[in-house]
Amino acid sequence: MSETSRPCPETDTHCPYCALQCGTRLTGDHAAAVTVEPTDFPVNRGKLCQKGWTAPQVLSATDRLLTPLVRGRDGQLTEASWDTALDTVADSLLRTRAQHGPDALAVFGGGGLTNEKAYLLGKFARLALGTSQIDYNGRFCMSSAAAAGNDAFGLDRGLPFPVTDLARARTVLLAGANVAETMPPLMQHLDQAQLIVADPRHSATARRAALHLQPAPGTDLALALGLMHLAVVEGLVDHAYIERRTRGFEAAVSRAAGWWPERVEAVTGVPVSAQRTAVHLLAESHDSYVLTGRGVEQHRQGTATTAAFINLALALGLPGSPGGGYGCLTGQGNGQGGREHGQKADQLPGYRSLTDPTDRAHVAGVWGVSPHQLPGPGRTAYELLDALGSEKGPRALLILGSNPAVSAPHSAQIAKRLASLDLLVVADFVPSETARMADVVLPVTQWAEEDGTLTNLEGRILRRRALLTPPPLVRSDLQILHDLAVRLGEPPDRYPAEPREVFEELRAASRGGRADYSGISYDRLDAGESLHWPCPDTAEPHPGTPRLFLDKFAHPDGRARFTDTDHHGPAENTSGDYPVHATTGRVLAHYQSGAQTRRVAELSEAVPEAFVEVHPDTAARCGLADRGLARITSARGGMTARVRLDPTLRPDTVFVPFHFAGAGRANLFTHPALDPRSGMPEFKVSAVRLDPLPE
Ligand SMILES: Nc1nc2c(c(=O)[nH]1)N[C@H]1C(S)=C(S)[C@@H](COP(=O)(O)OP(=O)(O)OC[C@H]3O[C@@H](n4cnc5c(=O)[nH]c(N)nc54)[C@H](O)[C@@H]3O)O[C@H]1N2
Ligand SMILES: Nc1nc2c(c(=O)[nH]1)N[C@H]1C(S)=C(S)[C@@H](COP(=O)(O)OP(=O)(O)OC[C@H]3O[C@@H](n4cnc5c(=O)[nH]c(N)nc54)[C@H](O)[C@@H]3O)O[C@H]1N2
Ligand code: SF4
Ligand SMILES: [Mo]
Repeated sequence: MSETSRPCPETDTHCPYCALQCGTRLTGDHAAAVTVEPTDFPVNRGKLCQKGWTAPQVLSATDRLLTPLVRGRDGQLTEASWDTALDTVADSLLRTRAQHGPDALAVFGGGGLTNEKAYLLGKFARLALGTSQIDYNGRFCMSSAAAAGNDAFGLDRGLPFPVTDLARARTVLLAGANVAETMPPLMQHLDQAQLIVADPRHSATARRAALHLQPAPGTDLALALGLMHLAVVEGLVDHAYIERRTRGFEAAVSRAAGWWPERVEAVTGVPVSAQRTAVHLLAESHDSYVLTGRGVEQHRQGTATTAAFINLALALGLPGSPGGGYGCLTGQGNGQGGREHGQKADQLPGYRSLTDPTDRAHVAGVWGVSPHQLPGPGRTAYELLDALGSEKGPRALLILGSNPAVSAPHSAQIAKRLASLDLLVVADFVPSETARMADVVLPVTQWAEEDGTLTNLEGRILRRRALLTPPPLVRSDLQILHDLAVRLGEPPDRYPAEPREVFEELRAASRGGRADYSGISYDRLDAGESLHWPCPDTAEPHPGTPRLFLDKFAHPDGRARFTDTDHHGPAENTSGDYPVHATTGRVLAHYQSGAQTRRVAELSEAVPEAFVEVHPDTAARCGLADRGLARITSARGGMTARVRLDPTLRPDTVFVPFHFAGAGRANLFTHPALDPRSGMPEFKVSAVRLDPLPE
């Protein structure tokens, strides 16, 4: 066959970005030529968002990392061979460990990493480094909903039902989720439903809602308690369900009794009539869903707030009913799988616990070590980052799949911490803001150049498939972990670099665990089977579990738990010096810290710089002009953004996306107050002042 007639390589895979994991078909024989089209995969049914359509452009980003970099004596990052780079890292890790002990070494992972990477990273930290100091960016993302889900249902799986079930819903409450921008193809499944949206902004999603509730940031817990209160007094609760399937209703109800509608209106700003309409819409049938997003979860009381929305859903008899339920909209590409296989501070693969002796024994058995060799739980993400370089904190850090110099709260402080390390190693495919601070930068493969699995927001395991051969001097994350482990004196076969081999080990490690993958194989996935965990390894191939909780919840007695929670408000209230609430979040065109999407021309043209949405009255009070620059300052520090007037916003609130770097970092002002249960920072509310800035 001649060169020209050879068919162009093509593969079916999934978008590299969010947890919806839209199905895509890639075509092309080199990075700059790759084109993408949506497949008829159930979650996206032939649709993609703007980020998905343009994702291939990052493959040929002009500043893509194509060779290892090591910081020289002159302070500059310079190209180095892999041997030099890996030897530098291993020598430094060994030296630090000999001087300061294993907990002086730390690892920070990401919810975008495949299951195989997340699994091997956890194993690498606990065995090759011997450290307890590992956590990941999912702590900033899913942790409050995960904690609330575990408490209420005995199990945490974002959606305990397939996304396509939503298409039959009568009513859907989206609490703090802007799906129209953060998972646009999901909106097609909500077309038939009456939407209730709770968001301080009249977001793109709120514009499609039958009812928009506009609470002040950080007051959702009061709102949820108030809705529960109304459900009780208006006779809308499902007593038979509560009796049969739950515990703890009485305590939750007596708490909600203190949240009568007028009090809720005074605290949240949501009118009594809107509260009442919301409860009645939800209670019209059992075909209703309560879904939470980061807007209600990223708070000091994020776990309690999520629990209060779950209470409401339980009172109405929704979770585990065939046509309704509660779910949390998982965020990152592998936000679900990334929180199951051991990169979390307190966790072992299969959603096992690092403090449970049986769990430790099982995983140690699979790894061929004694349970005593496994360290205990370490610090949660923000605590870990904030301890770096301190007297008792880690002195060397390896980061895979996160850009905390932009995305961590109080980021000026975190950047200082990163700079104080003896060794910072970043594996990435672009020179992110964090990579540029590193002592050693390791260039890695991208999604279209690698194989693996991810678990989407429905707990469904998906295959990522390689279309392209990676650039010659780029290695996979798995290969890097293997190479480093060997240099640290570990047996080479303990860290397989082949994804399929890692998955086989992950299956064994997860066997019998809460997130049981033991019945899933690459062969089954490649044959097109749709498999949601738990999927145990049974004599007849197990069909997986698309719908959880239909008969019973995962607590030993099979019942769900109401949680007794009360509203205490955000860590920081507005004051004379800082009179306005600032909240943060996302826009359609950018992804997370923007490391990837700011490198795509079409996306950076769509939203080129940081902006702040301000109500015209607030702007007038602060002397701000539309399209002018503003300084947004909190007690922690300030950032610069371009003003966008928005008359639909609450006058006491401004909104800033967190996708931008440098002086445009929203996280220069955010508050690092943490939820005591989950370790989630309070990204969604700070008290700020707004001042005009000259161009
Ligand atoms: N375009 C895009 N899509 C993404 C991502 C991205 O970066 N860009 N990231 C992915 C990831 S990792 C995640 S976690 C998801 C997040 O998805 P979402 O949770 O939908 O995203 P956010 O924009 O963080 O927050 C949602 C909404 O919460 C509102 N909000 C802010 N404060 C409050 C509050 O106190 N109460 C209430 N009720 N609402 C509030 C904001 O105004 C915002 O409209 O998106 C995923 N999809
Ligand atoms: N103010 C504010 N801050 C927030 C939030 C908010 O709403 N407001 N949201 C929080 C949330 S929900 C999240 S999820 C975090 C996310 O914030 P980050 O953790 O910073 O996430 P990303 O920007 O996706 O960074 C991922 C980095 O890893 C690289 N990368 C991607 N895939 C891989 C891989 O497979 N291997 C390796 N080695 N590298 C890879 C990318 O190029 C990028 O540089 O931000 C949090 N920060
Ligand atoms: S919705 Fe998420 S998975 Fe789908 S194309 Fe957009 S970013 Fe990709
Ligand atoms: Mo996230």
